[in-house]
Amino acid sequence: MERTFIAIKPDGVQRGLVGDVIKRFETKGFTLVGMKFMNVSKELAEKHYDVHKERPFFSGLVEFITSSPVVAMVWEGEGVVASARKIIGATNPLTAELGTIRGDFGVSIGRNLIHGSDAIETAKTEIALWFTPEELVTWQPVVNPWLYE
Ligand code: IDP
Ligand code: MG
Repeated sequence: MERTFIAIKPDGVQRGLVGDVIKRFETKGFTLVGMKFMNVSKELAEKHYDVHKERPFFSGLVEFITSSPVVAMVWEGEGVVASARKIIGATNPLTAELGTIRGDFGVSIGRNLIHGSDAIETAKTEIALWFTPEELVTWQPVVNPWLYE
């Protein structure tokens, strides 16, 4: 089953939006398979955002993501990678559609609340970077027959 890496960034935690964010993935029908509340090391932040290392916002982004705790999660379900990106919304919360997490809760690109893997391969890399295999819980929600035919 497909899995994706989701992180509620420091602004989402500080603004008390952890429950609201988790609820959107839960009520959609995705399955939580890993979750931890943690401070992010500079090393982890730099690896996670390695693809952006040449961008002007890189150092600010690393500073921000390490500034206060985050909620790191892995969610599972058919098509979860692309669907989670739709639930999250466009990178800039000001232009993100209403009904998305960023569209509903944010006003600036540097404080866009949440991270979600952008492709299946990226998700695999990010899950392996943030979680050990033992930290992931494989389980069968009893509602699955009511979610999938
Ligand atoms: P994504 O999170 O929607 O995948 P990316 O383009 O991968 O967006 O950028 C990663 C993160 O870097 C964004 O979520 C945002 O926090 C930050 N970021 C991207 N572009 C800018 C910018 O122009 N200024 C400040 N921060 C930015
Ligand atoms: Mg990205």
